[in-house]
Amino acid sequence: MYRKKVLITAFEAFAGETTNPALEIARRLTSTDEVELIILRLPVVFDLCLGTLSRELKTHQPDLVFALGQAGGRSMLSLERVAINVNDARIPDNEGQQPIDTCVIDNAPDAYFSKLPLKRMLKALHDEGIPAHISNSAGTYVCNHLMFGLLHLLATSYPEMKGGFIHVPFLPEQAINHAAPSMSLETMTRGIQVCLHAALHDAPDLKLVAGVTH
Ligand code: PCA
Repeated sequence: MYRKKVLITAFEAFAGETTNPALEIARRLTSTDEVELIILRLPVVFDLCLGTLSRELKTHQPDLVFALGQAGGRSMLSLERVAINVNDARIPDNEGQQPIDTCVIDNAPDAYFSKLPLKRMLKALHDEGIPAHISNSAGTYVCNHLMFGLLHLLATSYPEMKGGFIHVPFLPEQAINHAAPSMSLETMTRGIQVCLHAALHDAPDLKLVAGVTH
């Protein structure tokens, strides 16, 4: 049987945090008989993260790419629908760069849509009782930058590959310092496993009303 290859990318800690829930989740995911997982830790650095991703895509040629990042303040898993061709950094990245109103990639389209079956994933999460929504903005920081770069690579070089981005809330130990919502590592990890299973399904996406979207 063909064992599908999945690349999971997860960002390192940033903005003074000592951990990134995305990385903690990725560390807990394991390959199975059906799926070979490749885990890639990415720097929270404009351009550098895209160069690393591009190299790894070429090396591994995965069937599916799940990019994960932290969205502190959000209360649910956020299945990102769209990435825009804008860098507008509220804070410097981990190398001190702070681009304001620049393009992620010059002469590329204004936006790309996720190539993941978002509604199928959302339904699977809700069926498992895991809070999740479809998000219509991945922001304008490094996560949007990575999602845009990923989708540009898929559109221009890897038409068969599926991929997209999921934002996750703070862990409880982080939320204490921010008076913000959080989700347990166990629930988030299960959520990403549920999403993976749904995304590996070959049928077209479901047509459903998303319910909560922002
Ligand atoms: N979240 C940030 C960048 C890295 C991460 O995990 C973002 O949402 O842009």
